[in-house]
Amino acid sequence: MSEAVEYERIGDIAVLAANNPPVNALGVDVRRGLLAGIERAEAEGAKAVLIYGKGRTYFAGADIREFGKPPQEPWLPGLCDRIEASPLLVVSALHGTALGGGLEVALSSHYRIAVPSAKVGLPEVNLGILPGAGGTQRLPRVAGVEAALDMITTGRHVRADEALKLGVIDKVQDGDPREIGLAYAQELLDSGAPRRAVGEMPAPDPVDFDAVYEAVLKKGRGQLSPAVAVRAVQAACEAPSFAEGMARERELFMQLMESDQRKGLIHAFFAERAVGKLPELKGVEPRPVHQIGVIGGGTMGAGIATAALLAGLPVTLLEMTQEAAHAAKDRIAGNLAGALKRGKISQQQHDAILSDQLQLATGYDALSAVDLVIEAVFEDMDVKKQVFAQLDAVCKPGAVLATNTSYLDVNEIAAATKRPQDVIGLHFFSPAHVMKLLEIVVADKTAPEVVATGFALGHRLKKVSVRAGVCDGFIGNRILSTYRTCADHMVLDGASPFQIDKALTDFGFAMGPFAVSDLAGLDIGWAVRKRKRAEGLDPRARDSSYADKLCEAGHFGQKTGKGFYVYEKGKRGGTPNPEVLDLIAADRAAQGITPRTFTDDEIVRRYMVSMVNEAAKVVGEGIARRPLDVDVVLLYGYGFPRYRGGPLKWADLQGLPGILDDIRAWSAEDDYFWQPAPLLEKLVAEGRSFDDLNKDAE
Ligand code: T1G
Repeated sequence: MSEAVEYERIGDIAVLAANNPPVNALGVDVRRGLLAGIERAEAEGAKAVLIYGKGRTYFAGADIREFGKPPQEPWLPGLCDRIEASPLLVVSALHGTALGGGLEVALSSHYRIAVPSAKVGLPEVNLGILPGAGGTQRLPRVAGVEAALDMITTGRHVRADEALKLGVIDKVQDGDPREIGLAYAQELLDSGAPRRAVGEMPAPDPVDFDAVYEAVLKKGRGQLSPAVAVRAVQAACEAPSFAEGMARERELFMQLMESDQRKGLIHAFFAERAVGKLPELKGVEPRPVHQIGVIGGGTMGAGIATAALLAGLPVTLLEMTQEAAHAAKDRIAGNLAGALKRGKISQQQHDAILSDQLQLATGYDALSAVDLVIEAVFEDMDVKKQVFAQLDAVCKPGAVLATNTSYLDVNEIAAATKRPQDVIGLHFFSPAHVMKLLEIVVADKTAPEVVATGFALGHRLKKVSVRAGVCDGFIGNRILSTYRTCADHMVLDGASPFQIDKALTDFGFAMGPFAVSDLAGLDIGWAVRKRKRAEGLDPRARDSSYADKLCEAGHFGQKTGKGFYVYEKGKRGGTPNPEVLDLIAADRAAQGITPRTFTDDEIVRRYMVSMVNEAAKVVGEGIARRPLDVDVVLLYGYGFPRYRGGPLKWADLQGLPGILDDIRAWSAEDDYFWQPAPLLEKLVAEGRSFDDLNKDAE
């Protein structure tokens, strides 16, 4: 087996080359190799040491897979101190992404050179921790406190040119990292450059750390790591010595390492990478997609077309009339203007997309050559069946026929064609060119290579794609329907929509369920409730009328200026609409309900437990392949707080037995809504967790 760190002598320079694909994570073998390399260079009388990474990048950080396991020596902080203390001139040559512990090793070197495309960063807060190998002590010394606080509390990646300006690196030069590193080391030796230990530099000037702490804590919406990292940087300014600053950093790092937030964020990191790894896709080749068609140029169709255009795909957008087609193009132009403003595309790309890449059409024949079509027409089964019958007649053999439906039965849509094996659901979330989640809905007859094609398209559109089976609402909307109903029940029983929203934003959601309904449009929920009543509601199901009354009065939320909240032009957010409380009181009276009080804790517990219970049904029925698939859907499509890892990670951390006990206790008051998921009962009986199920699937 090749060594994790390869040693080589080039004249007076000892070269330590990391060789730990895919990202040169600083696992124990790499750490041991670096320590041995430094010691060997010193013993052999070298004058300088060059550290760089083979393959795609310099060290991308500590090995996250080691977290939660007993740490093995040498530990990274000590290794960094040892590198810095070397009497030799230590140079790091950076390429790819020098992140976390990787940048910390570079900062413990005496000089740093990078290729222009290199990026550096300390993204530990995104994993629920903080730079724990001297980053909070060394970065402020080279870049100043303000820049260090910005990089550390945001975790953002900094390009080489900015890093040079900040003093994080000393030189930017194009070329092979090993070659430019050797040349730079030799140049330093020839010029008699001194060792330059960052840890021996003076402590940086302080700022108002309490004010920064409060501001960062507020921005974190419950996530602690960025704010705790501020206190570590404060130690760089205030600790009596560098060593005491390091000790303070270590103390705060260990506190965060033990936190549930670290467990949640690490789970999210690996889950979002695991969702695309499905055994059923192993060795399955996707069909090539060089051009696509989109049918329907409304908000969703225009958003989907925009996402494909931004990914460089030629798009033919089909509408029923020229006027509608041009209205769709205007929507796309509006989306692109946003991308241009955000620097996602250049003016030239913007213009080329609208002049060449996008083609408008009003006849199905225009789709005869496309490799894949995405239908985004009105959410009506008859309309969709007609569209798919036409596509079946016009599209070339092997073309993938996808529907963007958010809940309709994809099997029924596929049956409207003679090629059900080519039909799949690609459920985008609005706005489709911004939201990263894509549910890939696999119908009974969908061919494996069509599923693989869906995932390949999702990857190309930079989506996080999750496989879903066919049911009403697939994964996300089915679970949403349940926890939204739970919120309605709590309103009927005494809680106010405003208390519920606040309790859930305090829990970490970006918005509460009632504010979300106002944003999406109350008419959508109204239509769903009417559809379900028309299909025949189970007599045991609780129903409510207060939201219908709002809609009957024409209040659909933000788009009409009033819903659960009242919205004033130009003002962000809304204020509670007092009329709602009267409608709720009338609804309770009509149902003979005597309202009771709810604590915020009970609101969160019921809301979350209903979400977990439905999620367990979704996994148990095979609609979602694994618990982590549900977590990723809720994280990327429903504003679930990332530091909690997703509903099923949260459930594991809470303890499944207690969750099941609550469901059984509440089923005494409503045994229709609170029916324990069989999978949850099974896991509790076996003493297992949702994470155990994730591991079973590996
Ligand atoms: N440890 C272990 N595995 C890692 C890893 C890491 N740090 N980073 C990536 N991988 C795996 C990843 O799971 C995937 O595996 C493969 O590499 C390719 O990754 C003391 C304690 C580097 C920008 O937070 O941001 O240092 O799925 O698909 O899109 O202060 O990976 O192929 O099996 O993401 O090109 C700090 C995390 C750690 C960087 C590349 N470092 N990684 O993105 O590829 S904490 C980070 C990333 C720390 C110290 C503390 C990205 C990337 P698989 P990928 P990519």
